[in-house]
Amino acid sequence: MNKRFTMLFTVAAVAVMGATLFGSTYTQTQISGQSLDMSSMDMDMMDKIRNMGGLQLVMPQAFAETDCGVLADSGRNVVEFNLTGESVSLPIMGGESYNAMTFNGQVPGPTLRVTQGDVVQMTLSIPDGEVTGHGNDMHASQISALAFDSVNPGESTQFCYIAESAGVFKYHCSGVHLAGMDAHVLSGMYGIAIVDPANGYKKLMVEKTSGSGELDRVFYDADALEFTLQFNQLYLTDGNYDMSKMMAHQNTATVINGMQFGYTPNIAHNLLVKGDVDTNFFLVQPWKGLEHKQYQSQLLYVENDQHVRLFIENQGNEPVFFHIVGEILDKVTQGNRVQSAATETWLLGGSQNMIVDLVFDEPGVYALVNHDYAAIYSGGLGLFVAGDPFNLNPTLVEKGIIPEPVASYAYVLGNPSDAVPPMGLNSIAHPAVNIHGLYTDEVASEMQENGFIPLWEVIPVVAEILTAES
Ligand SMILES: [Cu+2]
Repeated sequence: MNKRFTMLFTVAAVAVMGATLFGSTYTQTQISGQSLDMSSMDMDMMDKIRNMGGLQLVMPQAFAETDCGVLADSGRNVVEFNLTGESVSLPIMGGESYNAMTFNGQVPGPTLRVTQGDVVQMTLSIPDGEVTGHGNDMHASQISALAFDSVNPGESTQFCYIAESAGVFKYHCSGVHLAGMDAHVLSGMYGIAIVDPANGYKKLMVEKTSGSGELDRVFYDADALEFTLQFNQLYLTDGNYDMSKMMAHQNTATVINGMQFGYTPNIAHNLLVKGDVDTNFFLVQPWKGLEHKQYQSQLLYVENDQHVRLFIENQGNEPVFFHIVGEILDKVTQGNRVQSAATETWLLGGSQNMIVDLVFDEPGVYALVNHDYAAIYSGGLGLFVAGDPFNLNPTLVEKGIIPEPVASYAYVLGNPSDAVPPMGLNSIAHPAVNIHGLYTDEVASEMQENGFIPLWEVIPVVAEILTAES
């Protein structure tokens, strides 16, 4: 077998977070106050208040302990989260590029995954020469907003917090002393923290009627194949963020994990399904060519009858009506509480999240969308492929690409790295992970060195095998 091709059978190195649970309880030691001096305000009302004895506002500065030294000695598991704020140019659909702002040269920023009760030690560094300062507001923390103040180029800052609540939480740049926050976030400075429940996830129950029409309940183990989907918009004029378009809610693109239509077919799918790399098998395939490298579109592969868990965040400025065409969302969880079961669509406002658990019963292609037509047409659509809907197993086996039939195409092509979160308490490992995402070339080549599959190198090998005369 071709050497490069054997890479397909290596399970990608996905970092496994230690599941060390905490042993001690935290103490609330940092309640202090801030007084507001109103004596200098020259207003009649202020005079009256002063004559009454004055007015003092007391604002708690912190809900919980935030001192990294104290938390490091607390006996809890400490997870480091290192971010670098950097402005880079990244591609958009149509061969153009835009002036992006990123955490670590990628959009979205890296996904943090911890267990409820862990201590997060966040360090934000801004390189010398970066055009602007940046901050980081982590919604998983419950600390004073003062901690999120911006960091100047050439400097770094650190804060620590206990991830007390389970769920999905946005993090985002807080601008320069809060100014320009919209520009920084909507240019790419966002990501998520997944906080797994201390006792893990629960089983999934799916109600079905059996062949006789009787109601029965199918239970799936808590372990699931997991994906992250982050929705956002771009508001661009000549490749730059345009605040006036944001104020008018006139976005120029809808993105999922940073890209428009990033999870649509590429030329390998055209070849496998249509027998021809140039014959598209889906309506939109804007990133299908090998020259797109890490930006080449990739599909999301799942098995049938497999528990799938989606971590979804609305990072943007418009509502997300999350829907999967041809599927029902078997369970919707927010903040570790079940919100709905067997629902068709679930609404996420800005900066809101959910966990969707579901099972794809039948082989097929299923479109995930923001069920707002403007969002769909501007890029808010991707495809799940469940099982072997194109009956490719016989061909793949016959050509020697796989030794035996597989339950999903992930065993052959892998799943896109930007949709695969780090492993958590109840994660099923993806069979393979390929390099896909709004990454700089530096990030992509670092991933390649770490064993992720460069699909743009593998596809020609697959194509050669498939098209060779037998
Ligand atoms: Cu920023």
